Amino acid sequence: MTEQRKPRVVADTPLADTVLELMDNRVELLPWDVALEGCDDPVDGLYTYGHLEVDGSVMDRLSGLKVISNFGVGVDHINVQDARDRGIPVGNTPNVLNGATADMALTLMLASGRRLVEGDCYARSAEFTYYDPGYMLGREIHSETVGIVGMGRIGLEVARRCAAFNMNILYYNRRERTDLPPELNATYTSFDDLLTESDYVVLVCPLTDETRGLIGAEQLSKMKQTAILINIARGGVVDTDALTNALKNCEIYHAGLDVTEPEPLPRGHELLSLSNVTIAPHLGSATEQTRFKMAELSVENLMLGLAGEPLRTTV
Ligand code: 8YV
Repeated sequence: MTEQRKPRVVADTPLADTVLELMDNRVELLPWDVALEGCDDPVDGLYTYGHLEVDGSVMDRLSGLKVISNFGVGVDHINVQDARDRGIPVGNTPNVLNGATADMALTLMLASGRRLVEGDCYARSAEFTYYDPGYMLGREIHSETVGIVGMGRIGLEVARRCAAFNMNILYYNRRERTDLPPELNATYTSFDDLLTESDYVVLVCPLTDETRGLIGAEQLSKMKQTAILINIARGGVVDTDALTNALKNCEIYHAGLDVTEPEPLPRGHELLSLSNVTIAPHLGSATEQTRFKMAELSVENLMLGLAGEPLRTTV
């Protein structure tokens, strides 16, 4: 009897050990070059761990492709329509990362408002020779107004946390949500009203054709001079040059960014030289617990797709 071959899966390695352990040698892993150059033998699956671009041309180079499984909820790097046209299911990892990503929004709000990174640098420096009650005054978080752009699953978790800080919650979404917990007291506003009234503008929307460059010079000019912009969505939602200018000219108070466009920013980029911006290297879901759950779900989706079964979570 001939031994059945293992499913062949192209992945953008290096994969985390957890992912490899969960795959448990059940697949033959092929390098990303195969996605770029194609190969004569069939490829059964594509596992996207980072954010490398996958479009129809990649899919067409992988003959026999049955499934694309993405480690992460955002799939702006995958052309989902191309996959749909080819009947290839695309799995992602929603829900399991809502809490961690919302925690990151609050982390950036607190760090930005209270100037934590600047304070940390100062506390470590030789300049810190005496305590001065007048230095490094920041902006309050509690009781302030937050404007959440994108009231999806993560947006809702951000709202819950802001409610615990007794914040006044505004949100902008493609449509008003009638199912929000009433205790959040969240008010649906126009995008313009959200920009002008919020002390914290928090971007939690997916990157799509509609949201690319959503925050540009005009939108930044509508924000309060004391306002803080938080981006835990995708860098492309914000026009990087416009943000750099606004921060340089103190048109807004601070920006807290978990994501940038490009990512990473080139060394020497002007944004990196400004003290009124706090930047994290895309850590939204980066906790041991959440990344484990993402690994479990994305590997499960991969294996289900390879077996021709419906995925647990699809885009
Ligand atoms: C992931 C993310 O860690 O899920 C997403 O959309 O942005 C991150 O939380 C990332 O996609 C994995 O590369």
